Amino acid sequence: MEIPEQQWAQVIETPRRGVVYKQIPVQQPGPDEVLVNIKYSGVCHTDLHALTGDWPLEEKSPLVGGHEGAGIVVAKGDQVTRVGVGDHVGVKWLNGSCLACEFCCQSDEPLCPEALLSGYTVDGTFQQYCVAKAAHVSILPKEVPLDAIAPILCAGITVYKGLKESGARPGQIVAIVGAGGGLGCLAQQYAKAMGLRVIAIDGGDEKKEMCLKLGAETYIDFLRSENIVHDVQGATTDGLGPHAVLLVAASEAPFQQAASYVRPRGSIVMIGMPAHAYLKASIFNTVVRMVSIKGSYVGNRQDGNEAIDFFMRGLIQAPFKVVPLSELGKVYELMGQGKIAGRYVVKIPD
Ligand code: 8ID
Ligand code: ZN
Ligand code: ZN
Repeated sequence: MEIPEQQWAQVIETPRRGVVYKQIPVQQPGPDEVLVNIKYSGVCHTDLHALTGDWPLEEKSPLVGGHEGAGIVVAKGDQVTRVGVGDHVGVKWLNGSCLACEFCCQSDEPLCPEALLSGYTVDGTFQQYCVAKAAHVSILPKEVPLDAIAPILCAGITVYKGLKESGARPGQIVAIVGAGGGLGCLAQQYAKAMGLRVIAIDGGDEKKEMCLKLGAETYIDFLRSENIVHDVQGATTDGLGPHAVLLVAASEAPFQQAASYVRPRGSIVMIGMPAHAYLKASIFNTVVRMVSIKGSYVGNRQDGNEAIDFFMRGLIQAPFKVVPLSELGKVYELMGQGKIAGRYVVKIPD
């Protein structure tokens, strides 16, 4: 296959002015890297944070965003033996890490101080040809549809890891806050596949219908509820609240509410990262109810393999819509307004 010198990409330019659809040069892979011809990429709310620059983490500029990329290896560096040209792979948020620090050694590579982040500190998957470290790409079986698998590569892995971090066991109840969004939809599917019962919390009837279809036992509309704490606890048979809360919303308010409705001994897992937000919880109640509050950040390579395996076994069927890469700007607009039920996936031009 001939690799062109120029390619189509969505670029966040310097200074920022939205995304610009334009031609840019194709990069060459380094010795430990692969060049991936991206076919589809999911659009994560993190990409919108990168576009607005509202996180306290410096990003590359100009930048090609995107970190849920599924495609085909078209070139590789001399040191790469793990994957070959023609293999189907996924490019994730964690584009690369040093593989040698304390965190990498204990399979916490998202915590690596030298981690490279796709679509944030290095160019990502909203382009036809993306460079990634060979050690970190996810190998995808060839029968996997590249559009449906794309959202698994960040959203799926992240919520699967978060559910594991929650410590919730089969039969227990998890409240998913932001359940109608990209991460939330997948969280409901993974939770069900892991034997958990789901309370879905989000806003509007479109998301309600979708959540109930995905298997949530209860849907609570945060736009209509007059007392979220009361409603969430009331959705559990004994009124004591859910055993775990997975916070995947992109706004601060629900983070403050969770500690009031989680079950004693329960856990709150923060995954959403609303800009400029802080967490406030009553110390007294957290202590005497023995509540755990923690953060969870994407997943390691094995979490990725496991999340893909759930998908391969047909357990994960979250809704997604496909639009051409040229329409990425419209997706960001809808996302900013909270109007996306499920995930958008962009089709990268051939
Ligand atoms: O590794 C991580 N921790 C990680 C990985 C991937 C994404 C973190 N994230 C972060 C993103 O950066 C973003 O901050 O998770 C957040 C959610 O990402 P997403 O699922 O891609 O966003 P979305 O599709 O826009 O969904 C967000 C949902 O939250 C709902 C919205 O209605 C939407 O459906 N929501 C909001 I905003 N406020 C809510 C509230 N008060 C709420 N739902 C319930 N109650
Ligand atoms: Zn993401
Ligand atoms: Zn490291």
